[in-house]
Amino acid sequence: MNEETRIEKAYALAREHYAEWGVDTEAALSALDAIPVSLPCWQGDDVRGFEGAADLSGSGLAVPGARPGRARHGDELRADLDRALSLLPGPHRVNLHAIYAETGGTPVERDALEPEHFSRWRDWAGDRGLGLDMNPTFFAHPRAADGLTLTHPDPGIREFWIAHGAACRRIGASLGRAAGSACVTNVWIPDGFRDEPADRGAPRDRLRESLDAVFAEPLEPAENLDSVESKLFGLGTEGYVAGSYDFYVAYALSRRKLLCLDTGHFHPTESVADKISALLPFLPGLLLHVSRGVRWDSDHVPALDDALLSLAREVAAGDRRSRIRLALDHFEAGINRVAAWVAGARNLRKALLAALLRPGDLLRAREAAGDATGLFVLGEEAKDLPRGAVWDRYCLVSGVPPGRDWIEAVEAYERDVIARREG
Ligand code: RNT
Ligand code: ZN
Repeated sequence: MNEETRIEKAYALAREHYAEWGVDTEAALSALDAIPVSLPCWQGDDVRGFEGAADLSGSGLAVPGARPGRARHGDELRADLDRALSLLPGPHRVNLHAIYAETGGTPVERDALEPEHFSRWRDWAGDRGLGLDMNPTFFAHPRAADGLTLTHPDPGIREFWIAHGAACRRIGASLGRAAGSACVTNVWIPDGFRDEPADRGAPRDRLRESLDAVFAEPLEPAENLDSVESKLFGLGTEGYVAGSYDFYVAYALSRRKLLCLDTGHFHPTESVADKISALLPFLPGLLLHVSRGVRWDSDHVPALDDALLSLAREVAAGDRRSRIRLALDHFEAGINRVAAWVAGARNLRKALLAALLRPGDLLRAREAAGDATGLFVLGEEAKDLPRGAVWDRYCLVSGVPPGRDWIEAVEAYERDVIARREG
């Protein structure tokens, strides 16, 4: 039996099996096909960007691993993204950072960046029907060498970073206009201290004022959506982080911004999935930075683990989907970088599929009847339903390799393209 016939047969059986549980696999697949996932461009070059001198010290970030062949410029990075996208079912966006500006060899300061510096990204994405998202880069810069940006005690340095944030919002709006789909411009800053600060309040007061200045210009929400991202701690900011979770929950609530929850920025035992239903009713929306935090903010590629499955379940529930933006945020140089994109994005989409295939009506009915036994037993048995057969069929009709077949494409690309980049 050839692979296609096997997949079609397995799917026909799976479809019947799910129907017995009250689940319509066709409806699940069309819902899945309407959920975009934003791919982090920075996975392709270890967060180096195109300014030439990117140095992550002071940023609290680190990219472990030293696999050869990272993308060195926009054309290579876009080629690598194209390869990854060819192996991914479903709609995607690409998440940019200010350091990925293409300025034609002339250095342009970050506070002077313009939409034109992203025109190559804009055109490339337009040709492929990809939405774009944006991030100001508040690190890897001489004016962030001490790890402080929007909270800096020096007003001149704060002004510089405020202008940078404002420039990135305008770039975001222009990218969103061109794509016909709002760009999420996400603010994350590294600011904090390694030891206990003498004053916990002053940096947060400055951060609040700086953010208000960054966001001062009104922009069309259909073109640009602002979001703010918290962090628990980073390398070198173990003692205090100005942009903590509490700070940004309060900020986003009071300023009507999207809140970004990065799954690596919480204590490992804390459930980010559980935060969604608590926050979403009060906020204009959420941005999720999906990564796998292993012991700390490790930025590992997401695995199809329980944390991801429960996160996806909360995203997929009810009418929440339209107010939650999904982005991956991993940077991994210890495995093939294209494989990292593909595995991460496929795992997130598999988790979403699992959520959409869950017999929710049946479980809710048991719960409503006070039947804790039925709820538990059926919820456990439902885990064995043949979702892999539905996934393979989805890949088949999406024109991408089902199952494990994609690893060969990545290996061939590494051999034929990436390996030739050295020297
Ligand atoms: C850092 C934040 C932030 C970055 C990207 C590169 O801890 O997660 O989102 O990962 O901006
Ligand atoms: Zn993040």
